[in-house]
Amino acid sequence: MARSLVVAAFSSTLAVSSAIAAPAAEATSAGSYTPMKPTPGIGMPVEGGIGLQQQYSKLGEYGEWIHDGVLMPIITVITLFVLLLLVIIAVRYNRRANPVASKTSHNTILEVVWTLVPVLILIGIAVPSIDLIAKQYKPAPKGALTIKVTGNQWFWTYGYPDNGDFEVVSNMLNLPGQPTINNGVREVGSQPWDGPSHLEVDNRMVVPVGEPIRLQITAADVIHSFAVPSLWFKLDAVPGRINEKVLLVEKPGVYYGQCSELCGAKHGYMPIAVEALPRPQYDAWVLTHAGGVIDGQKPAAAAAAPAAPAAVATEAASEAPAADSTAAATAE
Ligand SMILES: [Cu+2]
Repeated sequence: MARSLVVAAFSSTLAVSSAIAAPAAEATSAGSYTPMKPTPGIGMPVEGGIGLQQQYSKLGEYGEWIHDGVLMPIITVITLFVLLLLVIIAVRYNRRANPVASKTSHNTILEVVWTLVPVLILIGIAVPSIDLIAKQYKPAPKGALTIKVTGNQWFWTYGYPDNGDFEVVSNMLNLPGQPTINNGVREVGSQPWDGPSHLEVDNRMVVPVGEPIRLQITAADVIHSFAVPSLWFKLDAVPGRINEKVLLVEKPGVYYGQCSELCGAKHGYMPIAVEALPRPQYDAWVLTHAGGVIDGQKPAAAAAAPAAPAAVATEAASEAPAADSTAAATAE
């Protein structure tokens, strides 16, 4: 009985620490999650950058190819061609160089060409563009992990319905020497794994790497937009409606984004931090949350997963009625 009290007390401490889910969460009481240190320049904007951020998803690489490999060359050629025509006209057909203007008003061949060529260019652009749109909205495969993203004024919450339905509240870290933005949240730079200011949060959205994830996006108050440039992801978060899109991160890492729909006074202070971890580490992170369950397993099976506490928990369960341990937990 005494032992079951200890177990109950221990698990309630765990539950409380992860429920507060904030600055002190780095105390790895469950021993299984330390936030990843982001790599500078990856998954975040870079100083002086003018192109797209480096992409870490299949769709992103495809989109980047359409932008850099198809659209930009076509735009460049067209722009230079038009500039060349303008220069030729200005030099050769000005009043001094060409005092008697031509009276030509029709040229069938020329008109056919300047109609057909742009049509062909547009078709050439449309084929990969429509293909990309279709791929972007391909539904997630059956059995894909679902994560629910909710935009709030002015923070994000991430729900994990397949992992025991716990919720992570994600607030931007405060800025040293500046007025407090989020009460009770630590300052950026106070932990070794903190990323850039204005982008780092207290609790990141942790996802498994290399597998399609069904993101269901909604909002609790006004329209927000969930956008992570390096993962080629942007989808509006609309109250009363669920928007869905697949997220697939190719490489473990931390990827930052921001709310991308004007949503009120602190719109600029609700960043997004996605941390992609290999499956075993993701599962370990899940188990640090009260009620966290590895997806595809029943709650009981998941409880037995961590090797050591399993035996104790079973023993405790057989010794003490559930109501008793709950009472002990409450007392604690
Ligand atoms: Cu917003």
